[in-house]
Amino acid sequence: MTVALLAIFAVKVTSVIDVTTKTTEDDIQQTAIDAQARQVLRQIGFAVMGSHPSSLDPNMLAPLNQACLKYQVNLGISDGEVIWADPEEVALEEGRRQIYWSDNPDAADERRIVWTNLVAPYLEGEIPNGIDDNGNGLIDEKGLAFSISGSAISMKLTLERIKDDGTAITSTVETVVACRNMTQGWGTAK
Ligand SMILES: [Ca+2]
Ligand SMILES: [Ca+2]
Repeated sequence: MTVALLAIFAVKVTSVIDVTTKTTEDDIQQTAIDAQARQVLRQIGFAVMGSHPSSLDPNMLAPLNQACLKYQVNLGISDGEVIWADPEEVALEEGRRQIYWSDNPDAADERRIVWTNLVAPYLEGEIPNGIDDNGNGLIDEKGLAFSISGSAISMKLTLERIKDDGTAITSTVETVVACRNMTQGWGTAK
């Protein structure tokens, strides 16, 4: 009798430890993916906030949105002329679930840097059906979604890590940044 009770007790203790360990692992993974999502969003924000609003391509009002954004940063004025940096792009490479930053996109000397490999196919709560499932004003938006209103660039991002048991750990972040280069009379990007 005592032996049987002890055995049951031991099984219960073991399963409690299993659950605790699993929860701790999940917490660690969640913290890690949350940190990466914030970091990538910050990188995108810093990249695009120096751009000129007229250089943004495409220039899309919600509910239209796009998983890539081309922009140009103006470096200043020399002899009355605006000096533009090379065109840059931040985009989702869908097949690879990557976000990359590109200097001189589509050019022979294009440089690309991958900022994350964990982008979800669609933003959290969204499925491709022509409807705004997650109620954020965008329809069928991808795991990276830009929409633009004037000089304000809205960006949303969902990262997703699929665990061994097939379930996913996700993190969704969003922010709005304003283009700083608003000086009157400056030329537009070529
Ligand atoms: Ca939506
Ligand atoms: Ca949808």
